[in-house]
Amino acid sequence: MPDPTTVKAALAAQAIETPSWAFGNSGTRFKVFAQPGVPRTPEEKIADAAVVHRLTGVAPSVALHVPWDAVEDYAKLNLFAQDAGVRIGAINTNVFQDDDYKLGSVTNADPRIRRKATDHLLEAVSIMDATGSRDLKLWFADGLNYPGQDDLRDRQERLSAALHETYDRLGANQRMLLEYKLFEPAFYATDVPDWGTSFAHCVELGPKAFVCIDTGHHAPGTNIEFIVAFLLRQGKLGAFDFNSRFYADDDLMAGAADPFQLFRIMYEIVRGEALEPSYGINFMLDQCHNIEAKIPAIIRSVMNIQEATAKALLVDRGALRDAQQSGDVLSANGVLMDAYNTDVRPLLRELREESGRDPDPLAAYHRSGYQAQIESDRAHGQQAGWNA
Ligand code: LRH
Ligand code: MN
Ligand code: MN
Repeated sequence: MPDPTTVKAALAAQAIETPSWAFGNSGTRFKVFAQPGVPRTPEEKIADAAVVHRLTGVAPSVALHVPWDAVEDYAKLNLFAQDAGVRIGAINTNVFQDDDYKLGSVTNADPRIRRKATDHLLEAVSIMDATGSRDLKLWFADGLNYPGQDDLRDRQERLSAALHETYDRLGANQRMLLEYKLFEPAFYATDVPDWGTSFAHCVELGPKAFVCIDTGHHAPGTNIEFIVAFLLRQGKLGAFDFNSRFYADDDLMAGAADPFQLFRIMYEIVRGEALEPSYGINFMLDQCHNIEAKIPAIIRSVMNIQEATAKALLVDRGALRDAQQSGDVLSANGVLMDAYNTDVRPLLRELREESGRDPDPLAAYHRSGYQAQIESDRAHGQQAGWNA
């Protein structure tokens, strides 16, 4: 059986990155339900992220999305984050909300539009220089709605050229994360639709390029833990965008729709010895809280990931291997299910108390008065930009 002290140490060292945009207003294309107290500026989003970190102890960084989080002086924003007790994490690029990108960004047939999109990616690297961020996260909405609309192979060439130019601009300690998504907003063909496409581009680019798995970006029934295992074996898993889905890219709270899937993913991470921050995987959230309170939803998501991780760490790997080696299907499955069915909440409460935190971060948030404070301080909340 895993030693409880080792399990606790691994949980204490865990790091989950929160997304700035999850703190802002969002909704579906039908309606954005504005909430009182949501951040109006990048600084206010960072302040909220710092609250999540203070209460959970495992959310030390916040990802930015540009231009949603555009500021004049990123070095100053970085100092603001440090003073608040967090750091700026991945810089997410946005080449999907400009009229010019109707037919694509870096894959567009028009060289002027490709230049504009690639320049945005290069500018994001300059922002990383100013903030000290390690990760550049790329997601492209590029794709086609109709067969014949553009040449599939030419678009891969154009994508590759933009990725190479951006990759060449990365500093020694900077990395590129290439996210894939099966469909949406394009419905017939997407230029980076799956992990294989992302992986192939990353291999071609070199050692600083890694795949980012957004858990909401697959076909129903996809075995995501297989993708995790495969990419870990290849040394090409760089990051997660965690969220839950029931249908498409729902962006609901991680661990809400399918906690068992989250456990299976985290088991492969533990099995691959890839949990420690020093391994380099950026465990990010990428969520939108449309009807639920933002900060509590993010705290809940962080706790859900902690619980899945704790269960993964509790798997008796020796017993599992023995059962696997002897072909004992039921025992092997039983070992995994025993860990999954363990109530890890007392262990996590204990861990928080040991580090001087409230054992119940959600209750602590509600007691803190922070929500009332931001509701009175922040008159007009900003749209997250995403579904605005
Ligand atoms: C695209 C995506 C990508 C974007 C984010 C807001 O669906 O997952 O990561 O940057 O949503
Ligand atoms: Mn994402
Ligand atoms: Mn998404």
